[in-house]
Amino acid sequence: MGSLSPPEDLPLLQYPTARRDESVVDDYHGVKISDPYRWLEDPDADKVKDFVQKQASLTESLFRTCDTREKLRQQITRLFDHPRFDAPFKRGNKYFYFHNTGLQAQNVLYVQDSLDGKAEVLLDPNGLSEDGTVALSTSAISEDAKYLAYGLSSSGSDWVTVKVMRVEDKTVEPDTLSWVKFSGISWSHDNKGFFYSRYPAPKEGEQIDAGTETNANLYHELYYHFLGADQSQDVLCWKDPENPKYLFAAEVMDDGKYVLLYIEEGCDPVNKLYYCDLSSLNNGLEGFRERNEMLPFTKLVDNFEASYRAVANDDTLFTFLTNKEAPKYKLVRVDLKEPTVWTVVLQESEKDVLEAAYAVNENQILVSYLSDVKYVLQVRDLETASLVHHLPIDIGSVDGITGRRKDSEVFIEFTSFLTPGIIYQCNLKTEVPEMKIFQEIVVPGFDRSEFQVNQVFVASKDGTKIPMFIVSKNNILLDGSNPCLLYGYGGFNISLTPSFSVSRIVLSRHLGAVFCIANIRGGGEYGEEWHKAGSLRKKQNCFDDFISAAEFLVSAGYTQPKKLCIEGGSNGGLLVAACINQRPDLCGCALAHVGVMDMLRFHKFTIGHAWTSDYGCSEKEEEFHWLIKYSPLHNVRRPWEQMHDKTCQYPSTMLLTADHDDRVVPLHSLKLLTTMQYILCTSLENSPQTNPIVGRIDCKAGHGAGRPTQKLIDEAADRYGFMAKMLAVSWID
Ligand code: X97
Repeated sequence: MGSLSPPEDLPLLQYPTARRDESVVDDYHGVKISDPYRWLEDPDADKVKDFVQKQASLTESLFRTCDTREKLRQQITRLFDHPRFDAPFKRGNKYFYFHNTGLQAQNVLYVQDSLDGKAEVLLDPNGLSEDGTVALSTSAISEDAKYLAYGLSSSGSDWVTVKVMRVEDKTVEPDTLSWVKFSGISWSHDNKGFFYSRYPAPKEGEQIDAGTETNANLYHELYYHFLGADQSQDVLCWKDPENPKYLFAAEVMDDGKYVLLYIEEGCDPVNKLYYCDLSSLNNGLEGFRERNEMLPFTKLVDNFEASYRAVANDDTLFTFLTNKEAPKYKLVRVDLKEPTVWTVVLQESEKDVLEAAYAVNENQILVSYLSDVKYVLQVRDLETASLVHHLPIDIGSVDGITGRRKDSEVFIEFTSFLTPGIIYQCNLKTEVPEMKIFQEIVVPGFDRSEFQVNQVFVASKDGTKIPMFIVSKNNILLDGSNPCLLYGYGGFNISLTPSFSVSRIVLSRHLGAVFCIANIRGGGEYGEEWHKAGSLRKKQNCFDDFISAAEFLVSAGYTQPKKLCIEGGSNGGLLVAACINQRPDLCGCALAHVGVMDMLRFHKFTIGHAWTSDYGCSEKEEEFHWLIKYSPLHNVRRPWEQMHDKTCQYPSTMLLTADHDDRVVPLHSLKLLTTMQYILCTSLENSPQTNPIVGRIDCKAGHGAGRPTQKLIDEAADRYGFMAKMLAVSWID
């Protein structure tokens, strides 16, 4: 393969100098590993802030030379400017839904008395900050629909502050719950309060800009908050000081009688499961206000062998979705009175993953399967799981389903590559339920008939077939001339299913780009086996799959290496960075967002310890040897010295991160950026590495959730403007 050189008119970048501290050397099981940029791990240090500032202005100067950037911004803004709706949900006698008029920074929560009645704004997060950086991260309406408990996050951080509003007159109550993280909100059916989870408050004196700190999140606790009370009065329902990494979540069942406690030790789909009968408590939860006691939970599952998610219960008879001895998931039933007897209700399918099950219409369940990465929807009988109806949907994703056992009507959110969104209304009381279009999201100026979607199955290095979606303009020529964007994730049992993206439509139409999603191993596309086949000692399979997908796109004539851009975020940022280390000749451009880049130290920061379920941990000798082989930070090499081609260099690379990313802390990207710039560029004169290696470090932004629309648009314009310039692609009007 030939070398990939940057556009002729690109100025050679002057990277900021960064001090290398050669004295920082760790000993991992007898192997010495230096970490010269350890100093970049302190986000509060002035030298770090100064360095970040220099990188940001260098990147901004490069962006200014990207001639398609402003046009991208304009077109993406134009296409974003359309009304969007989420599925309505019913609580009490009212309906609630989220809506965005188009360019509003955050979605607004509406309430109405009937589906065709007048809707009123209940909560508009846009009024909570000037720049839209305060986002609603979770919310829950009480059973009587009198109260809304809602969580706010600032600047993209995972930290949440929970507040309470009266639905009737929209007044905000004084209740304020701090240091909430990785929490749901679940109301008790007496409407007196709700369960939530939190971490201990930072010690006094540790005044922090929440979300910029990097210390480990340990000692999660489950609380019950009484409406009107001060947070200090909340009942501590569960904690486990012996297991500081555990996470807890409570779920009050539809009957209001049972509350389930889910105990997680990380990100694997496995959990312990305890329950408590609230009706059996002397004096209810109130009784615990004075006592210094946790709730008396009974252990139903007390090991981490499998995942259990409640689907429904009829008194003591519980139905769960589980992967116990069923990597593609099944439904099982247990009577709490006979906790050792578990029966299978719906068997594991041979090829499709049972992705979710929702109890609706009294005694029915809506089940969704993933079948070769496409959703299949069915109505089944809750008791026997026998098939009642098949609900026809197009190739695409079911984003959400609202409706409960007391509702005969459900709302189904559907999206796909060429479908911005359809909300179906389905009345399950009718003989043959009709998928009635309740609302369709229309993007003015977008005509789906201009595009085509194709799914191919690519053989990876070991022969495993990897599904890949390819979206392009109709009738493109397979002559290798098209710019192409390949996206992947490959981890944590997370599946990449078809969804609509304004910015990718703009890329396709105005840059002639082909857009692809590779459903590589590590994800949940084919169940837990697919996940395990791309984790721990088998993590390399993810990179092999992604590389094979890229090579397919070249050999099939979709593109050529210098027109190919690879992109991924978070675990997918790691994917992109590992792939350019292993195959710098693979592509012309790489975009790695909020990636995990230091595989030897990730477990030390914020919630990183939860990822050892996919990655392992450098503190264990065997696992250290898995990690050091692909850790992006530790595998940057000069390709011109490694490969037989003296001119081979890294693709133009952009590492993206943000100052309030407390999921994957920015130090990962900062250390890798500096290492790449040093090894490839600044440590030698006239380096063959002329493709830029830059960082985009956003401010008042985090891992991605809750990002205001303007930030989404600006970032898309920056990264695809960079991509277009680096791949030498010009604008098509
Ligand atoms: C996380 O890091 C989430 C961290 C907190 N967390 C768990 N378990 C979750 C949770 O450790 O929120 C969970 C939720 C969804 C999916 C997986 C785990 C949990 C907590 C309480 C009750 C139930 C579940 N995640 C990964 C991430 O952000 C992937 C998805 C969630 N990463 C960033 C992985 C590497 C880079």
